[in-house]
Amino acid sequence: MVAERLEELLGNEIKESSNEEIYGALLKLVKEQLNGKGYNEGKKKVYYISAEFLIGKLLSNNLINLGIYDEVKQVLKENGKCLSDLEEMELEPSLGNGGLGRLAACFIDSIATLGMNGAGVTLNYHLGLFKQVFEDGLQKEIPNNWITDCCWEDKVVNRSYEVPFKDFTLKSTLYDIDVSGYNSKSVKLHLFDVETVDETIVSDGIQFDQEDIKRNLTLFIYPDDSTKQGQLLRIYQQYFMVSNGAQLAIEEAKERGCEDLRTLPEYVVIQINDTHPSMVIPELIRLLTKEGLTTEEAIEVVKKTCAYTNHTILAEALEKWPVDYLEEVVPHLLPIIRELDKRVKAVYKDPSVAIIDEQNLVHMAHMDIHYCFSVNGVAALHTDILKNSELNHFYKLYPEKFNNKTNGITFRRWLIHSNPELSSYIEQLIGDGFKRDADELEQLMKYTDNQEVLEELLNIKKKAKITLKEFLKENTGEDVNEDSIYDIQVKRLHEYKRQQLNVLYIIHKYLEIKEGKKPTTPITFIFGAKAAPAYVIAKEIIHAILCLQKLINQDPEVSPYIKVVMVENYNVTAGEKLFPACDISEQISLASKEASGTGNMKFMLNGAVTLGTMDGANVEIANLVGNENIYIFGESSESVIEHYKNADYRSMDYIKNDREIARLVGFLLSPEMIEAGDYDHLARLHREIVTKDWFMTLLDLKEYIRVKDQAFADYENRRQWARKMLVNIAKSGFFSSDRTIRQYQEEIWKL
Ligand code: CJB
Repeated sequence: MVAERLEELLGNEIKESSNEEIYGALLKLVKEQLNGKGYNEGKKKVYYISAEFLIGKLLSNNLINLGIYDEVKQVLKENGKCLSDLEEMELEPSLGNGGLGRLAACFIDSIATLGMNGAGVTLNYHLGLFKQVFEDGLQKEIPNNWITDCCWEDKVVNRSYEVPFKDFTLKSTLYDIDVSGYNSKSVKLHLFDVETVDETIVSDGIQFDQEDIKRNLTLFIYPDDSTKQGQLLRIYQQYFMVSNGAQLAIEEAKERGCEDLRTLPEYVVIQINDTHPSMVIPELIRLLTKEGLTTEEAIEVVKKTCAYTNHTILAEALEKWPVDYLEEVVPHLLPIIRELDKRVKAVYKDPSVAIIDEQNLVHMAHMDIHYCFSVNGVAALHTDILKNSELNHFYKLYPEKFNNKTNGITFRRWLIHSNPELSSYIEQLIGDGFKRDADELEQLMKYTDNQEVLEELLNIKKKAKITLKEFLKENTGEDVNEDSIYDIQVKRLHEYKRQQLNVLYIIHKYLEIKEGKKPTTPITFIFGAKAAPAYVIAKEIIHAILCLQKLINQDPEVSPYIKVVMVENYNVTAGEKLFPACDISEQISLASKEASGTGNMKFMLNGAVTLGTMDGANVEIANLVGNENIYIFGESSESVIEHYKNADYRSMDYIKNDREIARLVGFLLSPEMIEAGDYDHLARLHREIVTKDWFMTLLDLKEYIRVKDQAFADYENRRQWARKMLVNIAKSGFFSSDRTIRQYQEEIWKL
C-alpha cells in the first residue's frame, strides 16, 4: 500500500530516487492520509492561543500517529533507504523558546488524540527564535531559516482578515499545519502571517529595522524588547495574533451555526496562554460590538468565552504595557481597556487589582483575571502560590475562578517516538495499553524486584547513552564516556533555573579531583540552553559553562573523571536524544519560581532520577515516587517567599561566613578560568553572584553539593539504582498530557 503510493508520488521506483525526492513524496503521502482521516468536529471549539508552539519535527511523529511507521521503515529498508536519514533532513520548526511552547505542542497533540474540536493559533515566524551558535565561548544568534518549500505548512487560500493598527491596516495570510492525533483525526495549528514580511532586512546576526512593521512583523518570535521600539513591535505582533484568532473564532462559530453572537460561549472557548494573547479580550469586545452587540453584552460574552493560564510568577513575564505604547499601536483598543478598568475600579477600591495603575501601565494579567471565567496555574504548588501569595488579592475576589491543571507531556513523542527501545520493552512487559492510557504504566511496579527486568532497563539506558554520545560528538566535537553518569540540565537559560548552581558544583568536583579525590564512576555534566539575546547575565552563565568545558575536557588529570558538554542550539530534536539517555535529571530552580517544569516529566518517564528542589511539578513527582526514588534539597518555597518579603538574603554573608562557598565562587575569577575564557564576562557573572544573586544560588549550595554527592554514591549500587528508574517510569502516567487535557475539558472548556 505505502510502497505503491510512494512510487506513484515519486513517479519512479523508490530505490531509484534520492533521499530528497523520497522525503518530498513521504510528506505528500502523510498529508494525504491526514487529510483523508479528517478533523475533529463538534459544536463548541477550543482555540488555544499561544505565542509559541514548539512542535518539533513532524515526519516520524505523524507516521507513528497514522500507524504506518513500521511499514514505511520496512519499505524503505527493502529499497536500500533509511528512515532515520530522512528524519535528519527535516528542519525543526522554530516556533518557540521553552516549556510554554512545548506544552502548547503537547496539548495540541492530546486535543487531537482525544477527539476534541480544537485548534492552535500563533504566528508564522519566518526566522523563528534564533539559531544559537557558540563562538569564542559566547552565544551568538543567527536567523533560523526553517521554512522551506518542503515543509509541513500549507497555505490556506480562503481565510484572511484585516487587522487595523493606528497608521495602517494589515491583511493576514494563513498557513496551517495538520497536527495528527494518535490513531485518530487531526486538528489544525494556524500560523498567521503577512505577505509583506521580508527576510532580507535582517543582517549582522538577527538585527533588523524594528520600525519597519510591514516588513518585520512575523520575522522573529520574541524580538529584543530592551528598547521602546522593540516593545512596540511585540504589541504589534500580539495584537496581530489575537485579532486574527478572534476573527477566525467568530467566523467559524457562524459556520457552525451560531446565529446570535450573544450565544458565542456555546460555540467557542479561548485559552489565553500567559499574557501574550491577553489583548484578545478587548479585541473580542471590539469585534462583537461591531457586529451589533452592546458593550454590556459583549463584555458578558467575553467573560464566558475566555480562560487564562498563568505560567509564571516572575514579574518580568507578567506583561505591563504603558498606555502610551498601546495608543501608538492599537488606539482603538484603549477606550475598551479603559472601560474594563473603570468597571473594576467602580467595584474594587484596592489599587493592587486595577487594570491600569497609577503609572499608566496596563496590567495584562489583571485584565485576564477580571474578565476570564477561569484562572489556572500549571502545577499544584504553583496554583497554591498564586492563590495564597502572588495573586492572593484576586483569589479573595474570585475564589471560584482559580483552579489547577498540572502540566503534562505527550507520551507519543516523549516515549514511543524518542525511546522506541524502552517503549517496546514496556509493551513486552505490560502490553500496549499504556499507549492509550498512561496510568497502565503503574503495572510495572510488579517488577521492582525482578532482576532480569532491572538488568534490561540498564541495558536500554546504556544504548541510549551510546546514541547520545554520538550526537554529542557531532554537535559539540566532544568525546564523552558512555559508562559515565549522564547528569543533564536542559531548559531555557535563566537565573531562577540556576544553571549557575550546577556550575558551582562542577567547580567543587574539579577542585576535589585536583586534590586527589576522584569519583568512583566518571560523570558527564550536560547542558543545553538558549539565553534571551538581551539577557546579559544568562549569556555570562553560558560563557562560564563553556569555559569549564574547555578547561576540564582539556585537562588530562581531570577529564578521565568528569567532563562538561554544552549542546549547541538545544531544541526538541536534541531533547529527543537527551531525555532517554539521562541518569540524573537536574531540576534545581529556586523553590517557588518554577511554575511547573515539563522536562522533569520527560526525564522521569525515560527512567532518570530527579535531583531537585521542592518546586513546581517536582513536588508532585516526589509525592508519587517517594523519598527513596528522588533526591530533594534546598529551602522550601515558603521560606524563600519569606526571604523575599523580608529582603534578608545577602549572598555576601554566605561568602564571608563559609570558606568553601567563597572558594567556589572565587574560582570563577581564577587564572584557569580567565585563561579558558574572557575576564570581563567572568567578572560580570562573579559580581552578579557576589552583590546580587537575585535567585539565591548560595542559599542552597551546600545542601546541593551534599545531596548530589549522595546521588552519585547511590548510583554505584546498580540494582538499587535500576529499581529507582523503574519506579520513576511506573509512576509517570499521571504526567500524560492526555490527563491534563481531559481536566481542561471537564473543568474549563466543556466542549
Ligand atoms: N514558561 O516557558 C515559559 N515561558 C514563559 O514566558 C513563562 C513560563 C514555562 O511554562 C511551562 C509550561 O507551563 C512551565 O512548565 C515552566 O515552569 C515555565 O517556566
